[in-house]
Amino acid sequence: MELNKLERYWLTAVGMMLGAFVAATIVALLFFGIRLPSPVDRIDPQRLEETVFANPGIRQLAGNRYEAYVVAKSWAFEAGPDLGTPPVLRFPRGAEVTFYVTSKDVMHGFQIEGHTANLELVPGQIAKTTVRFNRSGEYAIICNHYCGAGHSVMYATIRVE
Ligand SMILES: [Cu+2]
Repeated sequence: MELNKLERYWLTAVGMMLGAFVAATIVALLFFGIRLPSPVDRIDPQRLEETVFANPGIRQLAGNRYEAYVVAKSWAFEAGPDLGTPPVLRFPRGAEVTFYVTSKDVMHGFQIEGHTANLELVPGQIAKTTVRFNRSGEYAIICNHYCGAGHSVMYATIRVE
């Protein structure tokens, strides 16, 4: 088969790009610990009061490990009455926090500024991600999935101190 110079050039360029994408995926997997989030469990979004999301909020496990239960709804994140509206979640520096998040109504997003946490919240599914907060500061949790009129005001705050 005869290939002209331009065809060879483009085939080489495409091959190198594919190689770079595969390499980036492998590096992300092995060195940055990036994984596709998978649903932890299924629940009935109409009956959250019968689940672990009945009392959302932060629970401290041993040492510097925490669990945070957050409910997304149109158009707010709920993390219990004592954390305010919109909620402010406080953790000490170095805390390792496992977030369990679900949606009460429609699809929402859960992205933590400056960290790799990025969950898609499907009603009826529990999404989970673990984040270590090594730097003090304030990080926004935003909904990054367009969910209606109040989407732009749907956020929460993480304060690492
Ligand atoms: Cu939204």
